[in-house]
Amino acid sequence: MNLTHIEHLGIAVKSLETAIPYYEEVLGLKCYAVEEVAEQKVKTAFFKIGQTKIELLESTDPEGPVGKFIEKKGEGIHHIAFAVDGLQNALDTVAERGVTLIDKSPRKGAEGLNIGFLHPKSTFGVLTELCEDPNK
Ligand code: CMX
Repeated sequence: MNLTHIEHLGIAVKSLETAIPYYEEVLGLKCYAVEEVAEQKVKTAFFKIGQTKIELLESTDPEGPVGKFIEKKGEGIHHIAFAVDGLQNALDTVAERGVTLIDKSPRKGAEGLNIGFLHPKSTFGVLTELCEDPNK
């Protein structure tokens, strides 16, 4: 399996509107995109730092994955996403090694990436996303 870098860190926030100024005005990063991912019941805001992005996640539905996460754990780091060459192959490989997949095959995520999630109960408590840029 070929992980190339940390593609992004997903951070759950109650409100993009109140969190974005911290990243822009305090940390000096620039929000370059805001995108709703209806299927995931989230609104996202993206920042870039080196090769890695920060993805802020605001829930659009209390029953969605981020809504439930905030209700249970509060705001904070929600997931880590690794860029990989060959996503389907990577999902098959981790499954063969005993990791529980949330997605058995790739689906579309924010920014047009193909993504697949691994269940945090089999990745030592860290919700893990593998993603691949189909245009690369
Ligand atoms: N990180 C670590 N643990 C998490 C977690 C997270 N982000 N979300 C849930 N869990 C834990 C719960 O605390 C719970 O642990 P306990 O059993 O010890 O209490 C366990 O996982 C199961 O949680 P649950 O509440 O029973 O199950 P959920 O219905 O909340 O589902 C999960 C959890 C991970 C399967 C679901 O959130 C999921 O499918 N996530 C993938 C999709 C996603 O997160 N989308 C949002 C981001 C989209 C984007 O980046 O664009």
